Amino acid sequence: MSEKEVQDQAAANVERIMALCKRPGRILILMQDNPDPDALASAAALHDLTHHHVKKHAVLGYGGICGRAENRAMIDILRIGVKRLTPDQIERFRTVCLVDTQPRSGNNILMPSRLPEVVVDHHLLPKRGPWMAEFADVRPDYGACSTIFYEYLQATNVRITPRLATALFYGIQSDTQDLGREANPADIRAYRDLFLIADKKKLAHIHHAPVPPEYFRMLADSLATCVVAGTTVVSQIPECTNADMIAEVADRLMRLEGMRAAVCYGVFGDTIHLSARALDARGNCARRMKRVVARLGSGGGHRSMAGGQIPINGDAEKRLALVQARILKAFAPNRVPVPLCEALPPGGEGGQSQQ
Ligand SMILES: [Mn+2]
Repeated sequence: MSEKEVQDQAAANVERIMALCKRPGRILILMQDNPDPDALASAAALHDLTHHHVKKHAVLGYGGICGRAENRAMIDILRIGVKRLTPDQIERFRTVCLVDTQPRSGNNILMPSRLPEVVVDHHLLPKRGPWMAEFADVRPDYGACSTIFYEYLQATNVRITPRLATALFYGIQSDTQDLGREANPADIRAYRDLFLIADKKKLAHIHHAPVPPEYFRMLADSLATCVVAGTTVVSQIPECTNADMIAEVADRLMRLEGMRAAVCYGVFGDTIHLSARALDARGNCARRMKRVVARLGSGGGHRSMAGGQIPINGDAEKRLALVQARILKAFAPNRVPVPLCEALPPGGEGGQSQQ
């Protein structure tokens, strides 16, 4: 498509979304549970679009917890007004717009019986069990949902404030790992244009957000449980107090030399959360993740990054053992797992201290 065609398509899409948002009643922009920067930026962009075009203030909602320090800093520093919601509160809204997530993906609080009005996303569509929406724009070839919203804003001449530009830039940056992961030419164009408008100081503050001691405790635990199987590294966070940490550890472990895939999992609440990363699209993360969660929970994503959720019904230890076995089978078939680092000697008298 030429640049003009992309613009026309984006403008037509915005027109259809706004026709739905214009109807009486409140608008909810719903993100995935534990929203990431791409979801937060997309929601902020759709908020500005509806305010500009139909003069309405939409509510930005999510289920779960926004735990990652960078994401919390993004919300505070860029003043993105988000609300934590329970599934029954969705009934209050006439128009529901899903961003960076889809119906029945298992990672948002929209009931399967509720048909959303708008879906804008960049994750792969399910092979089975198609969903319905009044309007949907799903582009799995895009590295970030923020890029789609950048096109919407551009095509309909909505002013992008430095705050929104910072959010969208950070959304693209984190979802594509600085354009190194599944970024297409549209992502590169948006990244370049948005960087000029973004507030670099605020961006730096978000990147270097302070973390609580709990962060290092979970990081240490994840390293203590870490195993390498062939070219896959797998770790568990036994006591996870922040679901976002699981994705963060998977990202971090991907830096281990020689690895082609990284998987991290842990129990948060009454659910096992999983995150998988691959060096490139050959990793087929979404497909492998689907095999791990089959008949137990839900999961999906992209070729080089995927997530999953498995509810614990009954014995958590048994379920975790099954999940670990399935991860190894799906991501490292016929490989023997070996510990990444030997367990640290217990502290106290026996420990040798070196200054
Ligand atoms: Mn995304």
